[in-house]
Amino acid sequence: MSTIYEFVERVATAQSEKTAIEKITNSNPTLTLEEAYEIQRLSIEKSISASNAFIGWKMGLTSKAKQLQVGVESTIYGRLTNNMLMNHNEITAADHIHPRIEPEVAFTFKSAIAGENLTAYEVWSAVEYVYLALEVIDSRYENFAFSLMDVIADNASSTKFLMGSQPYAPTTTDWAQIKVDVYHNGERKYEGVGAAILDHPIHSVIELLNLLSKEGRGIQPGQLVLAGAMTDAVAVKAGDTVTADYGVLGSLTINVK
Ligand code: OOG
Ligand code: MG
Repeated sequence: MSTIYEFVERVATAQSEKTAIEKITNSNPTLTLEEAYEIQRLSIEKSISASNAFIGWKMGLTSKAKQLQVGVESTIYGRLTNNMLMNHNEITAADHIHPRIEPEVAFTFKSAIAGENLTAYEVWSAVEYVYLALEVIDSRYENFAFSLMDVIADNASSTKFLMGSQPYAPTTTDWAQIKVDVYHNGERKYEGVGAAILDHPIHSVIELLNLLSKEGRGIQPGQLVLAGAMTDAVAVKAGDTVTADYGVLGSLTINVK
């Protein structure tokens, strides 16, 4: 049976070299939730350097569409670092294994917040801005197939994300009512609403804090949180374009070369 540290090596190498690996639960089917998050923490810590700081958290599988797409029915969290944040709207297919793109919103935080079963009001009081976002996910597992413990260990398939340039005040709109149309090479592929994320995107942060508080963690000022995709993710290849159109709030595009 492999140790946690062997899995950390395996996952971290797959992430940095962009190579697909066998599911880690194949060699350890009894891996626990705590062990899976520990593999996530230690493998991401290996990537932290002077130029790659920890910048926040992402929630995953917060919508039914996403849970059905990957066959895992629990919400999970992952860790975001500087080098995942895109500073232009292009990715290179060859730098990925089997990338997918999905529409999200992101929250930034002006004050620290932690605790279990907080109210939406308590969470909003710590939020600075809301941004439109596109996430690029790229599971390190063969065929993009995994169980709950595998995907947690692989940092919830995180690879890159793009944030809109416009910061929105929390009171700009009812974030449960926002609509998004996702276009793949100009063709409308999916549509979603803010309420697809646990009835309201702010609930994703409440759920993140529930998960983090079990480990004595929370959100720090200056950190950001991706709330999870509102629709299925679009599988992309070189030459593709994905646009998420959020109506009056704006749109985001990623080109794949
Ligand atoms: C897991 C990550 C899910 C989301 O927004 O639901 C996620 C996956 O689909 O590979 O990022
Ligand atoms: Mg996502």
